[in-house]
Formats: sequence, structure tokens, C-alpha cells
Amino acid sequence: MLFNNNTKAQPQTTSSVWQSLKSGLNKTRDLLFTDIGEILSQENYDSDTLLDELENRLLIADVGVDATVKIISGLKSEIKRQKPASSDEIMILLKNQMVSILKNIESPLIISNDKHKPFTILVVGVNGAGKTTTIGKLTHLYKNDYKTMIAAGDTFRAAAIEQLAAWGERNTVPVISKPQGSDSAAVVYDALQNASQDKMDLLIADTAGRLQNKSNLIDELKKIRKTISKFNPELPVVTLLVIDAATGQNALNQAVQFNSEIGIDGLVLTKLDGTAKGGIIFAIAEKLGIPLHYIGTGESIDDISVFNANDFVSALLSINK
Ligand SMILES: Nc1nc2c(ncn2[C@@H]2O[C@H](COP(=O)(O)OP(=O)(O)OP(=O)(O)O)[C@@H](O)[C@H]2O)c(=O)[nH]1
Ligand SMILES: [Mg+2]
Repeated sequence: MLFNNNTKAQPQTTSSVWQSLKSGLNKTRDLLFTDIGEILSQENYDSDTLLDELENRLLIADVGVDATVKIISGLKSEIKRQKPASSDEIMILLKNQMVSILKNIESPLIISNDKHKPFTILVVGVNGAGKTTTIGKLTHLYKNDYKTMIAAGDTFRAAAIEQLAAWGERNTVPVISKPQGSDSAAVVYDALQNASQDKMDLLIADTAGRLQNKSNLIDELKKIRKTISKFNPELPVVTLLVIDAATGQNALNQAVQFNSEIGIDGLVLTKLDGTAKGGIIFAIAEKLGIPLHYIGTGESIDDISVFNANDFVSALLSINK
């Protein structure tokens, strides 16, 4: 966990979060490793058979060609070099290869203690990715350390405003909203004014995932971003993209597109619990290199973890941290 002088403690990986992460990765783990133990437990197991089988599984789990080649060739040369004697030792070698890829995107979100307040997190992503739920979870994580307000910037659907209001109530933090159909940039501006007046440390703003069409959506997000700069050009702002792991390769494509259109500072990968395609995280690390701050492993308020490469791979391989 990172600390720095200007910040309070970042949320910790508690044992319940660790459990949620571990069980959330069940489907991906099953796909990757079911019966692998059998190959390993055979006396004089054939490492080529193991590597071929692993390679297939990694590709099916959406790890992507580049990261798969890296993992398999790294593992192959380590097996040759270290001649592991037990399946546990091989798992450690595999773990090291996987962690080294994911380290590339490990970078916890630091809420800086800037003199310009509030620190603003703009949450974007396609519809259904898990934006609003993530805001509920993040608010829960941060509200005790930072005076937090949330903004209902998704004005497209009335239900979206109600959903955010419910998360606000649950977390007992103030929610700024306007009626359905209002200008979303105006909601965010209003929230910034309120947050500033009430000396909030943190403002988390929701946005729409679906508008009439994609260019409307991108235009709206650009307008919101401009509005924040207009309010105070020096305000610390992070644009967080929420992507759904279950959409596999599509999640990666969305990240590339959003990044080129509006610029993304960090990622949240949700719904790892519902999919065997959790391997997409390696493709994201290999192809994108944008910091992955959080991962979501369920619908409950606690089902979120600060992304840590070592914890993630340990949970995936079901070995101790
Ligand atoms: N299993 C699981 N479900 C999740 C996770 N995160 C969100 N969900 C569910 O996914 C569905 C969509 O989540 P929302 O938070 O409403 O998604 P959104 O991006 O705000 O969607 P729009 O407002 O339509 O753009 C809800 O049923 C959530 O409970 C997760 O990590 N795991
Ligand atoms: Mg939403």
C-alpha cells in the first residue's frame, strides 16, 4: 500500500476484501488451472505438455497473444534454468511471470491533499459497465478519510439519478442532482460549487453510459471535462474509465477508444467475479499500460479491491499473498 506525506492512508486489502477477490476469481481460475495439477503431479511430467496446455488456457481466458507469449516463454526459460522439483515451485515461477506483467499497471489512486479542492473523480464508461456501483463502493472506501460528495452527472435516465441517490443515502454523503434531461455539465458545475462551499475534499461524478449515439456521449464527456477546468483550471481531476471484464477483448477496445477521444487517467475493471475472461487484465497491462486502480468482484459495497499485482495473481493462483 502506498503512503505519501500529502495523503491519508489508502484503503487496505482486508481479509474480507481478500476473500472477495479470491472467490471473485473462481471462474477464471477454473478455466486456467482445472486439471493442471494432474499434469504437474505426474512423476516426470512433461513440461512441453504443461506449457502447451497453459498457453491454450491463457488464450481462451483472453490474456491475449502478446502477454501469453511473454508468460509462456518466460516460464519455459525459468523451468530450464531452475529445474523446479515440485508443482508448488512451478506455480511460483508462473506467479512471478504473471506479476511482472501486471506490475506495469499497478499504481494506486492517490487522492492528493491539494490546496485546490475538491479532488474530483470523473467516472466514465459504456452503459452497464458498473460506473454507478463503483461510485457507491469508492464512496464507502473514502468517506471516512475524505469529506465526500457525489454528483449525478448521468441525467439521461431518471433511474440513474435515483440509483446514485440511493448510494448517497447508504453512504450518508450528500448527492447533487438535477431533474432528468438537465445538462450534465451543469450538474457537475453545481456540484463543484457546493463542494467548494462545503469544503469537501472529494467529489465523485457519475456520467451517462448511453446517449442517442456515441459521438453525443463523447461530446458530453468533453463538455463536462471543460466545465471542470473552467470552474478551476488547477483543480486536481482524475478521469476514471470503468470497464466490464466479462466483455473481454471489447473492454480493451473501449479503453483504447475512450483514451484516444477524451484521455483516461486510470481504470477500474469490474465484474471479474462473473467471468472466466479475467485474463483480459494481462492484455490490458501489456497493450494499454494505463494504471489500473481498482477491481470489482461483486455487487456488494465491499466487493472492490485496490489493484495490487501480487495480491491479484496470488488470489488467481489461490496461493498465499
Ligand atoms: N457481479 C458483478 N456485478 C457488478 C459489478 N459491478 C457492477 N455490477 C452490476 O452491473 C450492473 C450495472 O452496474 P451499474 O453500476 O448500474 O452500471 P453503469 O455503468 O452505471 O450503467 P449505466 O448507468 O447504464 O451506464 C448492476 O446490476 C450492478 O450491480 C461487479 O464487480 N460484479
Ligand atoms: Mg450508471
